Amino acid sequence: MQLIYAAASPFARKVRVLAFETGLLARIELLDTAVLPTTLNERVNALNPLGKIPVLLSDGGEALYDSRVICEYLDTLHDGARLLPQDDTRWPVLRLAALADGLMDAALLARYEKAVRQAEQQSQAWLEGQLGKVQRALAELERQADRLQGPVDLAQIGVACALGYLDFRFADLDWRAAHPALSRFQQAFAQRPSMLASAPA
Ligand code: 99T
Repeated sequence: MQLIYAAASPFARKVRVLAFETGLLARIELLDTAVLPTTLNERVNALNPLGKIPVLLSDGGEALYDSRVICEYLDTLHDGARLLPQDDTRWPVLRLAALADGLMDAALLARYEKAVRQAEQQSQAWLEGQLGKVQRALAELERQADRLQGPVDLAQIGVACALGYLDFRFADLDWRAAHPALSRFQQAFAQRPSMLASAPA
């Protein structure tokens, strides 16, 4: 299998962490690429019309996206405990994972507003709107931090990658100050070899 990814992408990091945790990483060739909403990446566009990464090329040559689908697919390829539970705990795990993905989406839109758009085109209202989503997601994750325990699952991976992205692109947000339980979770989870091996750059 091949994973088209970027080292800065928290969505791709989620896939890499899951692959590491499930022992699948050795079966995946990592192909680094650069993507921006304003720059054509013909290779990525040919595989994913949305022009976004990560994209996984399965052994059968099928292009899979987005990161949620790839994670769910990879989770069927190993014999260990499923990271996306099949029992009743599936829905809270999926909901937390969706919240983490939404946090990443909002943070990424804020990042693009500042890094991709010209200064005179940038909208403060847009930025505040996206960062408001980030703050509300953080508050909800803090309320639900007791769910981020036990055997590793997709929710823990998603939340850890979302928080790692805030550290990487929004260090001045200082999210730890108002979210002590999340901060404790991240401090421990960030030490996992899967997280250390996938630090953003
Ligand atoms: O939006 C674009 O055109 C290109 N952006 C991406 O491909 C980003 C890279 S993170 N990926 C996504 O937005 C994927 C979202 C999708 N729902 C999924 O896979 O879950 C770049 C981070 C950075 O450079 O700061």
